[in-house]
Parts: sequence; structure tokens; C-alpha cells
Amino acid sequence: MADPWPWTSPRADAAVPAAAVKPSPDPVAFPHRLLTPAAQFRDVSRGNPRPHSLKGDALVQARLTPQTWRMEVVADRAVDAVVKVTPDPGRELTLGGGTALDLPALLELGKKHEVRLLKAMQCLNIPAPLGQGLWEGVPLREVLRLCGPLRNVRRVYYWGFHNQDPKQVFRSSLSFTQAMETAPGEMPPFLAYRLNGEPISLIRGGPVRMIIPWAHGFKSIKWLQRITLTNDHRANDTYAEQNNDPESHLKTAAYLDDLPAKIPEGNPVHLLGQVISGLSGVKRVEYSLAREADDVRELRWSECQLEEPPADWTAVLPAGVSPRQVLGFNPQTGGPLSWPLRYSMISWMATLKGLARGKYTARARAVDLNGFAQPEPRPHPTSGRNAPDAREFEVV
Ligand SMILES: Nc1nc2c(c(=O)[nH]1)N[C@H]1C(S)=C(S)[C@@H](COP(=O)(O)O)O[C@H]1N2
Ligand SMILES: [Mo]
Repeated sequence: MADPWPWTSPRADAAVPAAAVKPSPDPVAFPHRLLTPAAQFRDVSRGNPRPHSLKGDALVQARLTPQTWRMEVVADRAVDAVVKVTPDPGRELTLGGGTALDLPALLELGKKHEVRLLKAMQCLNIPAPLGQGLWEGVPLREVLRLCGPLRNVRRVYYWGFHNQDPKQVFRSSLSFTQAMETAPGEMPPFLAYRLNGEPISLIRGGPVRMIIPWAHGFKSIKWLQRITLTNDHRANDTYAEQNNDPESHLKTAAYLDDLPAKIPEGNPVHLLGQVISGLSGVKRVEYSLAREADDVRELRWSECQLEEPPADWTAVLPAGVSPRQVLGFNPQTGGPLSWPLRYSMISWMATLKGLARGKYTARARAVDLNGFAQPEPRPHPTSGRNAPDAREFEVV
């Protein structure tokens, strides 16, 4: 059942009131792995045919093999009432000029500038995380530097392979600042060529995919093939055309796994799920349990148990990757700088015992580091769905 939405939550920084049923630590293991195998991500791909269904020569023609992949960086020369002066890059990278970037050149840049980070992939309008990976690649700023001094650029537009059909273009954009500068402790947009230690599979957007660490999935364009430098200040994201906020950052949000519909009386009820650390971080995850007659505005919330950082990161990360080399970790100690890591997700749980027979609705919500509980602080689904997740079950 969909929750009634939205209701405003009171600021949650006050002490958490005790719920009727206390959670207790339980030996149940956290069910989700920190790295989702590439094939197990939930897929959100447009295109007809889907680019990842292409085979053989069609794949070669699409420039989607490691040997044939090319990416252009060009200037937008369109002028209109808003844009009167066009960009002036020192150099464009074009197919026609034989200067388009290929994979060996990108990997060469990676020898000097490679970045790695864990990111939860989350769609702005799907109420469940898609997966989490260790992505590796080259910061966009290093690629744009190949084009020499860039004058009159206000935005960077980019898109992926789209069957040569303009109607199928799925595009996204960044401000020039976001493309070129990264605040200390923040994470740069980058051209990724590896996921979980392997070349990025076609279905995950390989050979090269844009990864925007702080953003919902729609900014992380798959089958990346073209970057356009523009003096247009307007976002041209495909998602913006559907009333979504193209500058929305990932929201801090908890997700609840499915529960059995009926649970025998006397058995513990395990609430399990994942929480994404969005822009404002995670203070805690809370659950509430409601009987049918309860008023959703008066739910009582209790704290859940969060997955701890792994004691041995080498058992989690791909072979040969040290946590010291991963953004979000202390390069000296290899320990995470925050937990959960920024823009990543971990598991949580709560075990409920002694529930009387009857129907229940369990809900979960995250509280961010500023003390806002979901759906606050931005209760607008078009900037990312984040109503508290709910599941019904019956104790029989
Ligand atoms: N080229 C292209 N890139 C794309 C999309 C697409 O349809 N085409 N979908 C986007 C959206 S809306 C999301 S949520 C993520 C999903 O990533 P995934 O399929 O790897 O889980 O990819 C993004 N990148
Ligand atoms: Mo999406």
C-alpha cells in the first residue's frame, strides 16, 4: 500500500520516543552486500533497440566496443536571445578531425589522475536503490583540459549513444563550476571505465559512463559519446523536461525490504533495509510500527541498528584496490571519513519481538545530520522520492 503522502514530520533532533516494542540486537546478518554485482543492478535504460542489446557489427558501428569507443568534445555554436556569444575552446576533439578521445587515451590519463569511489545508484523516481558499485575513472576536468583554455563556457552538456535517432537522446548537464572544481572532501564528476574492478559492462553503460557522485542516476549517462561546451546557462537534462529538478542532489533516505505477508505469532519480525547517505548525511535510521487504527501523524519512531564499517576492506573492495586509494577514505589510515560514506549506502535492521496477532504497517525513515526526518527537508517527489517507506504484514 502506498503511504498517504506527504505529511510533515516534526524535526527529529529531539530524543527518540520509545516505541511499544523495543528492537533488540539479533544475530540475523545484514542481507545486502556493499558492492552490488554489476549484473544485479536494477536497470533503467531508454532506447529502441536498447544500446546494450546490440551485437556484432551493430555494436562496432555504434562505437560501443573497447576498440571502437570514441568521445567527442565540441563547442555549441547556437545563438539565440539568451546566448549571444559562443564558447571558444582552444581545441575540439572530433570524429571528423580524427581527434576524438579513445579508450587507450582515457586509460592513459587514468594512470595519472584516476579516481575511485563507492556510489549508490538511485533513480529520482523509483522508491528503491538500484545498486552500489566501486566506480573508477578520470575526472571530467582532466578530459576538458585537453581542450586547452576554455572561454565563454557556462555549462557542459553530455549524452550517450542513442541509435542515431535524435528523439532517443538521453542527456544531462553540469555547470562549468561543477565540471572543473571540486571542494575539499567533495567528489568530482568523472568518466568511469571500471565497475567493481572490471571493465563496465554494456548494460551498465560501458565502455565509458559518466558518473556524477552526488546526483541521482539520470546525471550518470551511460554509453557516453559526446560532450558539448556551451555558453547557455540553462540545464538541458532530459529529466528536467518531466518536471524533475535537474540540480537535485541525492537525498538521505531509508528503504525497507519486503516482508513476509504473514508471520507466525512468537516469531521475531526482522525489519531490514538500506539507507543512502545523501547530501546531508545520515544521523540515524528509525522505524515505526502502526496498527490499522493508528493515526499516521502520531507514529512513534525508534532507532534501528546500522551496519558497521567492515573490519577488513580488502575483503569488500575488488582485488588490488586499497581503501587508501578510494575517495571518502582517509588516505593515511584507510578508514572511512564518514559513515555511511558520502553518497553510498549501507544496511540497517531492527528486530521486533512479542508482537500480538493482528495487522501492522512498518515504516522506516532516515534522519539527516541536520535533524530532518524523511520526507523532510525536501518533500518534493520531483527532486527525488523520499516518503517514508512502508510495508504491511500480519502476525497470525
Ligand atoms: N544513455 C543513458 N544513460 C542513462 C539512462 C538512459 O536511459 N540512457 N538512464 C539514466 C537513469 S534515469 C538512471 S536512474 C540510471 C540507472 O542506472 P543503471 O541502469 O546502471 O542502474 O542511468 C541513467 N543513465
Ligand atoms: Mo532515473
